[in-house]
This record gives sequence, C-alpha cells and structure tokens, in this order.
Amino acid sequence: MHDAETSLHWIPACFAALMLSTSARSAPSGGTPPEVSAAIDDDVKIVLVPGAPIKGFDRPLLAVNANDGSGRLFVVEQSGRIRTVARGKLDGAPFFDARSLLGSSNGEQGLLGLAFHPQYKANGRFFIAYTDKDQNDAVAEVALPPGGKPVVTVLWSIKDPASNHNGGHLLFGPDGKLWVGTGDGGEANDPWNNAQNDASLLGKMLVVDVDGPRKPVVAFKGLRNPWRYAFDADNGDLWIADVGQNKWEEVNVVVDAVKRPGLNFGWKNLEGRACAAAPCDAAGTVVPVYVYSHDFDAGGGCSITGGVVVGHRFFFADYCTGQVWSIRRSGSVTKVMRVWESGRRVSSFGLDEGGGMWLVDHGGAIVPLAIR
Ligand SMILES: [Ca+2]
Repeated sequence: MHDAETSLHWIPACFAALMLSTSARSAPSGGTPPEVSAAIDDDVKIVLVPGAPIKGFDRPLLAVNANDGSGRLFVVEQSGRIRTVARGKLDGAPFFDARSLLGSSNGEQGLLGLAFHPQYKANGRFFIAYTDKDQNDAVAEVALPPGGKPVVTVLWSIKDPASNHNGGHLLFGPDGKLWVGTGDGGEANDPWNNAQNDASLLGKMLVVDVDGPRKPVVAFKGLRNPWRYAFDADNGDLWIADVGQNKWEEVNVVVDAVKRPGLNFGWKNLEGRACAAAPCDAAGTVVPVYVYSHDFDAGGGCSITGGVVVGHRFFFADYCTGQVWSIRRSGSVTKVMRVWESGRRVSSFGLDEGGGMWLVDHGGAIVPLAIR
C-alpha cells in the first residue's frame, strides 16, 4: 500500500499517513492578506461529553443521515458496506453493499464517502465514493427503487497513480450540488504536481450538478488530501481539513464558499503556512486559519480529521492522538480550543437527523457526543 517511508510503527493500518522525507524549508516569500485571520484561543469554553459507543463496525469512516425522517444513521465501513443505526441499535442487514465495486480496501483505499440526494426521501438516490478495481477514484450514483434492487451508475472514475491520498468525501452544498474532494494522487510531495495542475482532477474540490450534466467541475485547487469538510448551513462557510505531508496539518475556512470558485489552497508549494516546494510564494493562495505540527512533544499530531459544523463550530481531530478541537469564525477572526482527549482513532464525525454529533472511531465504533 504505502511506500515504505509512509509507515509509522505507532499507527496501525494508517490510512492517514503521509510522512516523508524532510526538505529544506523557509517562510513563504509573500502572501495575500487572508479574508479570515489565524485562530486565537476561544473565549467561550465548551466540552464534549461522550455517550455510550455503538460497536461492531469494520473500520468505519463516516456517519451521515439521509434526512428521510427515519432517524437512521448510516455508517460507511471502509471494507465496503453501509450499516445503519436506529434507536441506538446496529441493524443486522447492511443498507448497501459496495464490496463488488471495490479493489483493495486496505490502507487508504476502500469505500470512502456517502451522501444522500437532498430529495432522497422522494427519489431514493444516493452517491458513494470509493477506490475501484483499477485503483481509480470513482463516484457512483445508486438508485433504490421502492422494493427493487439498487441500480448503480458509475458517474466517473479518475485515474489515480498511487494507493494513498484518495479524497473521497461527498457532501451536498447549499447550492444543491455535490462537492467532491480529491486527493493529489499520492506518494509524497505530489510528485506529479497534480494539485496545482488545472488539467488534473486530482488535488481539487470538484462541484457536480447531479441533476444536470453530472460532470465534475473544478472549484478549488491546491489540496493535498481533504479528509472531510463541512458547510455551515447558516452562513455558507466551508471548513476544510487538509491532511499535511510531514510537518503541518491545516484547517481552512472559505466564507460563503459557493460564490468563491477558483481558490488555490497552495499545495504542493505550501504545507500549512510553510514552504514545501519552490516556488513558495503564498500570494493568491488561501492561508490556513489553523495549523498544528507533527511535533508530538509540542502537542501536535500526525493527520487531521474533519469535521462537522454544530453551532457555527467546526469540530476536527487528529487521527493519531485522538485530540478533538473546535474552531469557529467570529467576524474576521477565528477562535480555537481543544475540547476533548478522545483516546480514539478518529476517522470522521457525523450528524444524525436530530442534529446530534457523532465521532467515528476507525477501530470499530461510533460515539455520540453532547456539547456542554
Ligand atoms: Ca491515490
């Protein structure tokens, strides 16, 4: 799966990893003043209080609801099945089985994303992201006719040169379109320069009209491996957690994102706010509002995991340390705080139909979280 350098002995089956050779670094030579400034400590304190976990999943990567009135939470297993939880109980029969579509589901590959059509209750349509038998990054639509068998239509499959950095988060935006984050293709330091290449669909945020041409259109570039992002439904802010290489993990916020096509998040030239590859001019790129390092002694981590927005707060975590933070925009500044030491291998967060927050533990559980 990963090239040898990406293996870290303290991260079992590290689908997140990223590490690699260090290179000389220096500060970016320039920069556009960010629309939203870097995070300062939050002055409104909260904590997360976990409830009883629900166990029995095979490497879960996501939990979402269908907004269909059923109260179900749909949990994506990396190995390819979608399981449902209702009234605190894991259902026996899977909701959908994508295993026949997948190649490997080891490392960072497998079933990665799920989003329900905004009118799912009426039309039975949902979308999945996965790595296929040729290692490509695929998105498929699934139609579930009442009482019938699911009909799978592959919408596209992006040729992917390496097993890591496969993006795969799917999310309907306030524009009613499907937002699809892709990884840079993989290996380390984006050797093909995909993220900055306008002709490549890798290292991008794609936007797709699933009720129209169903063709991906590039909205943003310069992403490395956006591992979960979320809209603030109230104001249209888009929060993106982008996994770093070997030094910096980053959080970005785009104010009213549907109106901001063409943004560049800087990878592979910038990792966080640091120079990663020449030219390192940050002019014209989105500067992260929050970064944390890979220095564990300084409270750092290894790989960022986003994220859901609750009460204007974007919650994110580190995969290796289990630390959970909240970050929020307050006018032109952002405010951050650490809210929980979960002790879990956090692969994602999710929201149930009632707006309740869940943490997804790659080790096999989902955990309900209350905000106090
Ligand atoms: Ca890849």
